[in-house]
Parts: sequence; C-alpha cells; structure tokens
Amino acid sequence: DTASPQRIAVLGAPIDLGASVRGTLMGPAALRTAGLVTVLESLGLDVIDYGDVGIADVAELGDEPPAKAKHYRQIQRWSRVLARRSHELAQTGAIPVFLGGDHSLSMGSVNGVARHCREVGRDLFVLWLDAHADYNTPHTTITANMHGMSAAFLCGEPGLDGLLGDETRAAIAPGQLELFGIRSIDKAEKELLRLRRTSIADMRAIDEFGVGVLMRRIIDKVHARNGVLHVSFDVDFLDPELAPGVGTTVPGGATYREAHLIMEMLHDSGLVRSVDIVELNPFLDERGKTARVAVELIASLFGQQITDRPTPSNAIIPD
Ligand code: Z70
Ligand code: MN
Ligand code: MN
Ligand code: MN
Repeated sequence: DTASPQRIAVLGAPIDLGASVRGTLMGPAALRTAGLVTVLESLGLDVIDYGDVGIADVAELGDEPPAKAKHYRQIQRWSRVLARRSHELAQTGAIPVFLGGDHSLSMGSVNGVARHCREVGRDLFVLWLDAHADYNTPHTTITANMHGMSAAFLCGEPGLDGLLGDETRAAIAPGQLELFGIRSIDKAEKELLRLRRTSIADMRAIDEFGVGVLMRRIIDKVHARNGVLHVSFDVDFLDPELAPGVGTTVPGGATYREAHLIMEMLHDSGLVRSVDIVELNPFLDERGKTARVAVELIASLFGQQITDRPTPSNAIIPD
C-alpha cells in the first residue's frame, strides 16, 4: 500500500559478549546519536523507537553449554528475547531495524523474522554484508566467539541446538543465505560453506564483476522466488579507512560508493523487510565517523537518493 507511510520499528540490542573485543554494546546509542531516527523520519517514514532490549527478565536455561561457545548462557538469553521481539515486530507489519551490538544478535533477530515469513508463506533470503562469513559452529570454531557462528546457526547447522529453548527455531535453507563482501574465512568454515554450496560474493568476485552486477543477480533471484530480504549489515563489511569503529578490521573492504550503490539497489528492489546493523564499536570509532557512515547507508537503504529516479534500474543479468 503506497498511500500509508512505511513503518519502521527500531530496537537496540546492546550486546558485546559474542565478540572478542568489548564495546559494541554502545552501538545503539551511537547510531541514535548519529541521527538514525531523524534521518528515517525525514524520508517520510513512520518510525517507532522501542529503545533497547535487555535480558534482566530472561531466565537462564539449564541445558548443557557447548564446549566451544563463549558466554553461551548470556548469548542464549539475548537470542531468546530477540527471537521473540523480532517475531512480534515482524507481525505488526513494520520493518524491524535492529541496532547492535555484536553479530551474535542475528541468531535471535533473523530467527524471529524467519518464523514470521514461514507463517505467512514467504521465503526469507538473508543478505549478509560482512568481511567474515560467520559460518562457524562450536565444532569448527577456533576462537569460540559466538558472533562468528550466527550465519551457520541460522542455516540450521548443528552445535547450538538448545540455544533458543522453547522459542521456535526457524532455520533458513543454506540456499537462502547470500554472503557478500567476504574476505576472511577460517579453513574449516570454508570447507563447510563449500559443502553447503553457499552463495558467496567474496572480494575477488566484487573486484571482477562489480557490486552492481552481483547485487542485481541476488535481487532477481529473490524476486523470482517471490521471496523477501533481511539485510544483516556488519559494518566491518566497509573498508577500515571508511569505518574504523570495529573490533577486528580487515583490509580491502567495500568503498563508500560500492556500499551506497548496494543500499540504493536494495531500496529500489522493494524486497527488504528487516535489517540488522551490527559490530559498530563506538569505543574504537574516530569522532563518530563510522556511526555517521552507517546512518548514511541506512538512509540510502530507505530511499535517500542523489537525484530522483522515477524508473529504477531493471537490467537483467543472465546467469
Ligand atoms: C572468526 C571466528 C568474526 C568478527 C566475525 C572471526 C569471526 N572467523 N570476527 N566478526 N569481527 O572467530 O569465528
Ligand atoms: Mn559478522
Ligand atoms: Mn507471525
Ligand atoms: Mn564481520
């Protein structure tokens, strides 16, 4: 319905125990300080900021923690509350925008959205914009950091089976995950991804074909399957020069222009139903630089354009 404004539901998840470096718990505050809500409102969207979610009221479960999953008990509480809140927000018809927090929050946020999509009979595709694949399990991980396991968990890989307790687990098929911008994968993680035939636009592919062609392919695929998209945006997807406020920088990331084009194409696609913004570490940022770039990119994702383009690009790229 184009008559009523698109509704956006902002929810902060100040979590940092999934990562090795502390500080992403300040991410939601930094994104708000950089003007996230006002920018979205200026684009004509109807924004409700639900504040930050917490885990104080979430009970500890009694399942056996996996041997290699640091802070499992805490992440489990976050995942359960986020899965529930995410499902509720998706049901309202708003677009939930989750402010992290480290990338372990996606185990909850995406699960909730996936559950809703399953209920309404739409295939959920997940675009994972990240330097890392986050496709480790407690069996493959070297670090035991749970932010490196979220994509694998969402695809139903074993090892964190009790994580959500009695919250419904709604895994996506590995063919519904689109890894994009990847330039750091562990050996066992790479083998698992090859086994699953996961679609990966790594930096080599981006350099060879450009982000426009690769994004168009993903958008066409989701359209063809009558699917919808969740965008899980890890700010370390961006080049460290542009986005220094992250715990583990990996050189050779996406440029300012590549990232903007991706967001603009995603907006024009009309497919995006939910978003995570994760791994922003304000403790390591340079005068709010990374937070500001992240907000600019979110503005592009929700319709900010350089010039009005009445006809979005509809180029069809053959397989
Ligand atoms: C490595 C691991 C990671 C950041 C994700 C890295 C994971 N593959 N690091 N995001 N910053 O620990 O599993
Ligand atoms: Mn990540
Ligand atoms: Mn539902
Ligand atoms: Mn990352």
